[in-house]
Amino acid sequence: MLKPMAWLGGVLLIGAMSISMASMAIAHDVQTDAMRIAHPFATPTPPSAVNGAAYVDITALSDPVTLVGASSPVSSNVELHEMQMDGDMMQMRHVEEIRIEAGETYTMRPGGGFHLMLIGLTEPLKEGEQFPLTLTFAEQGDVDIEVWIQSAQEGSKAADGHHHH
Ligand SMILES: [Cu+2]
Repeated sequence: MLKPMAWLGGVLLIGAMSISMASMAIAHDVQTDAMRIAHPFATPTPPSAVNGAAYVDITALSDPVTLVGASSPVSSNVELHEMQMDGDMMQMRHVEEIRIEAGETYTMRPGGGFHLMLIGLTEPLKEGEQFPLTLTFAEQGDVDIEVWIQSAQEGSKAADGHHHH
């Protein structure tokens, strides 16, 4: 009975690998000694929008990492925000830091949890374009990333695909 089961496992593994290779084509990440930042993206904004939001997935590799701030040339300010239900109202609040324990991944997605709020956009975020953003960590200092402007669905899908390998 052992042999057919091992063979089946091999087939499943190959299937999972080809899915992750397909999504690598539309995802990007940044790796440092301390962390992996998978597929930073921001959602497009209408021409009159004052603020935007960006999302990153951060994996702390061997030590905890604490995100304490961010900056970008596309907005006058970048704040760490958390979305929370207050009764039946969704509220955003400014948080001082986002801590990720060693070996853990924090996944930012549109619609809930943490995000990077781009406050005072200098121009609208246009789908298909990219912009630089600097993340500041308490332990590791600054990490420069490139944020892709994608729809919430497209960006989330690319980031989700990136976790499989
Ligand atoms: Cu916000």
